[in-house]
Amino acid sequence: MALAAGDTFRAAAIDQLKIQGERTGCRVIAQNPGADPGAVIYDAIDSARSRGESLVLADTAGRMHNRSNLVKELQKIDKIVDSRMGISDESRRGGEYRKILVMDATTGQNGLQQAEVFHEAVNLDCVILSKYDATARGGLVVAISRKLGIPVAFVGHGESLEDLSVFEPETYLDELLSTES
Ligand SMILES: Nc1nc2c(ncn2[C@@H]2O[C@H](COP(=O)(O)OP(=O)(O)OP(=O)(O)O)[C@@H](O)[C@H]2O)c(=O)[nH]1
Ligand SMILES: [Mg+2]
Repeated sequence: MALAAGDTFRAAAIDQLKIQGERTGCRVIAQNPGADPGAVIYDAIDSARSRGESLVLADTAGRMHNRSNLVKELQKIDKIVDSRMGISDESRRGGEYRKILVMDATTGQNGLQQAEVFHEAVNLDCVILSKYDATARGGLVVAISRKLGIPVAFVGHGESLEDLSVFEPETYLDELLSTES
């Protein structure tokens, strides 16, 4: 597995990803701060292919949903990955491509609105709810599934690597009902 440092906007993001790469034993593909994120991810896919690596996890910069130029940039990255993966061309189809939105659970309803904009722009596959430990807004999970029709795949409940868990709907419902009764 390889990590692609597609957040070239926040300079420290590249160094942070390199640290995560060391911690997890993943190769990190990075360019300099300010580089075109689409180009970084394009190169990462090609280099992973040539080395026979089966998974590329690409980080992208956090962005405001109401800044249309930033949302357009995300659409551009999406198109580049689509074409590199041969998504629209069956004969070149060489793998799967998943788009994951990492949402801060403490943003509440505004977060849902952000998710809607991103979903409309690039058609998300699933959501990771981070900082789930820091919020009592459990209803957001229901709102995401209802409004966007996409699953919550993982929840974050702390700052270390082990604090990311697969989202278990049954446990979640038990907890939600017991805290609200
Ligand atoms: N308590 C808690 N802290 C978290 C969780 N997930 C991330 N954090 C912390 O939140 C801070 C921001 O995390 P990042 O991963 O840099 O967030 P990001 O969304 O990538 O931010 P940008 O790249 O700036 O958009 C870090 O200090 C993380 O350790 C979580 O599930 N719970
Ligand atoms: Mg980030």
